[in-house]
Amino acid sequence: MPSVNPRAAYSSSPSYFKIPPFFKSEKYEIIIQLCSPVAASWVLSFSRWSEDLQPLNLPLMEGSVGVEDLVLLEPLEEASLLKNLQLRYENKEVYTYIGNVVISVNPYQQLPIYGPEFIAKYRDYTFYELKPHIYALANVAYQSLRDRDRDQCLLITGESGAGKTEASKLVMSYVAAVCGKGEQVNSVKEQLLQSNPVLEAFGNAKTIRNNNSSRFGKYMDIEFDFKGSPLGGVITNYLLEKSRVVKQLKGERNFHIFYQLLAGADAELLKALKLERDTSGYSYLNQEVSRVDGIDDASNFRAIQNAMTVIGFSKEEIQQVLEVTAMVLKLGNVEMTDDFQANGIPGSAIRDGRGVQEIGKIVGLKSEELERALCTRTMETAKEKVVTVLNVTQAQYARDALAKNIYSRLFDWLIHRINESIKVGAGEKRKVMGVLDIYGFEILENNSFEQFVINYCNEKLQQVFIELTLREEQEEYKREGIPWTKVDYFDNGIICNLIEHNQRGILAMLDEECLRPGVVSDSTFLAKLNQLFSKHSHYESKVTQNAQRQYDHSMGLSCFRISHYAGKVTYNVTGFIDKNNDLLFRDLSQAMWKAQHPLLRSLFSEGDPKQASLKRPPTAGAQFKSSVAVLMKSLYSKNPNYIRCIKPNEYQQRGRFSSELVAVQARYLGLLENVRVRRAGYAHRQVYKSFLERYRLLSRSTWPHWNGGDREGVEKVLGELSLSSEELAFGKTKIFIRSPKTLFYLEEQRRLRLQQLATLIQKIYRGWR
Ligand code: AD9
Ligand code: MG
Repeated sequence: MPSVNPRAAYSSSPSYFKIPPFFKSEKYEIIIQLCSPVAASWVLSFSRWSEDLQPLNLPLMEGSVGVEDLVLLEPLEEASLLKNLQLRYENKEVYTYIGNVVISVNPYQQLPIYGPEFIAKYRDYTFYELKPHIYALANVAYQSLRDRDRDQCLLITGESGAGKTEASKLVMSYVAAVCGKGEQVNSVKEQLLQSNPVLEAFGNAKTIRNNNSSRFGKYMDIEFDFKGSPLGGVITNYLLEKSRVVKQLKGERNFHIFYQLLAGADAELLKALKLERDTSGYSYLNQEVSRVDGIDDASNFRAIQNAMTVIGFSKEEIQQVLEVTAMVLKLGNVEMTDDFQANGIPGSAIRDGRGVQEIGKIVGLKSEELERALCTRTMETAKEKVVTVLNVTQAQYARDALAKNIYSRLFDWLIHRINESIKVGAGEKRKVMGVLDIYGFEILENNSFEQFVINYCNEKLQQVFIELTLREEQEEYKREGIPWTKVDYFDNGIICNLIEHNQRGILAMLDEECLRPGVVSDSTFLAKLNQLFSKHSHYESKVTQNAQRQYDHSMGLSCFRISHYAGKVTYNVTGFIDKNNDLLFRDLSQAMWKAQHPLLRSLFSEGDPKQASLKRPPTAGAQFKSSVAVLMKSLYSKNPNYIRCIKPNEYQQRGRFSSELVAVQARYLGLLENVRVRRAGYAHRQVYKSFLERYRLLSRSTWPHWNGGDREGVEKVLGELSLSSEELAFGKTKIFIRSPKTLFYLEEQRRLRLQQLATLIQKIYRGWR
């Protein structure tokens, strides 16, 4: 673990005093060398120090830009933490550390701190030598992977619009710029980088919180050879928000690709896909807004086609992807009408056959086949097949379910196809850097199944974070031969268990209810939870509250509440069973499988009657739980690096910092807990050599000359200052300092000493003149 350099506590404001230029001149050097070699070394050492001498910014001082590392924050409390972030943000310092964790506050403006010049700078310095930056973290991670053979992961979390995706792209572009050269390597880099625009086109959308919001979680392993050159990678996606395909909330759009296709396709392509350019004719696109300021859909469409070609998609594959996309759009326009059966039972039929006919032509499917699949349902038992007709509402539901399924399977296929292109051959020994860009903790006005699984994932990430941070601290103390004292922290294992326990967890209960024969509903599921968790300290509902004579009017009858590590969240169970079941009626998958379209057909392999099994596919909750388990396993095997993203305001505007909004996020991200854990043992540590360099002017024995070892030198300096032994620990290679106050004391002493020396030197200067 890199040590905290006190320079991290400095800002770039003007120095205390100016060294007269004469003292830096060659003439002066010669004169003083001739007069006294001892004085020469004294003054020259001083000049060298004074070069990087900048004033100390004690936290929260008027006009300062705060501390660059929150580990040094005094007092450590929420208000000072927020004030510090705000001060920095207002000074365009958007990055702040907690040890080796980077906090990034979205600037909502292009700051001049990125690009080749900055990449070149950060690659040549160690972590704390320059201002906090994502590049510094990417650099540490990459160098540790390349030189110390340690697999790395970068975990980027934060709420929607906080800057996770931009941060992940900064990491990727940094790594791409510093890793390896050559034609082959460059082509791998290009493929990895070009996967971003493709996934963003199909997986991102404008929401009220972010014009380019990722509607899926993403984890990407970038794989390197022993020299640190990229070989390829693997992308995993989590939980695409497929409901967006058919319904958008106020002020939001569908996935970018639909608008890009209509705006960017030439007339010939539109004709082939039987599409109109105007979005207003599509019921999946005309519900809310269709244009977004600052987004050029047409040019993005060309960029995506180009990106797909770079990745290795063939022309035919690109065409097929667009055909399936067009099919989804056209499905939205298929309208149903009442069609009463001979026996008077209400049924449904397609209102205007043209839409299904056109879809049939695009994907090679008989229109009657599609119509039948949309409007009827076949129930199969061991003995017979019963066909029932669907009413209009049911048929519309089937249509939307089909559109959502086609789209989400297409998205999975795209990821699979990209992985095919970027995968690394078996047998090659590789080093891995994983980058996780995943939704942060969510508390909305109405929290449903989606928030429940997202928050479960965040609960797991918090667990990894605490365990790995403590493990890392413990390992460093062990390496340095310093006794480890146990740290008290909130262990959220109890909440993870409440959700994920194999037999008695909420997800298991939900699965049990989904699979149980008989009448099941969201309320039977809730009743089960109430019974099982009535005494659980992190579970509440109206029923458990009433039993304890607590009358909380904010809790609805169909809700349960979990006390997460980041706060209490009330979930409404309505829709839990349906969303967890995530079933597509077999009539629909069988119809899709009958299409002549190779891609569409491949998305519905379960529609093949030969493959049809009565075995139920895993539920959405079970799938999510197992993918989270795989992710956790992968993260535990790597060295973690954290980027905590924060959104400064709700308006996507530069320069606005809302303390209330940031306070909530700081809580969700567990920042205070993070600082607490980080300085639970010793807040500061530094290798002897650099510590001595910095503070040796505080001791008469080590100033201006010291010929002994570094550790002895440090012992001398600290011994003369009579610091409490409780405050210090001497490790094998580093000195450890327990509290930030001691570090500030050292800094203050150093500052006074430098001022003394400066006054002295100015006196000499005046005397000489
Ligand atoms: V979501 O959960 O996917 O909705 P993200 O990924 O956290 O969200 P994103 O990275 O997309 O947020 O950032 C939102 C917007 O903030 C971007 O489109 C940029 O306009 C803006 N942003 C984010 N980071 C930076 C930055 N480092 N510099 C400039 C930024 N602008
Ligand atoms: Mg994003």
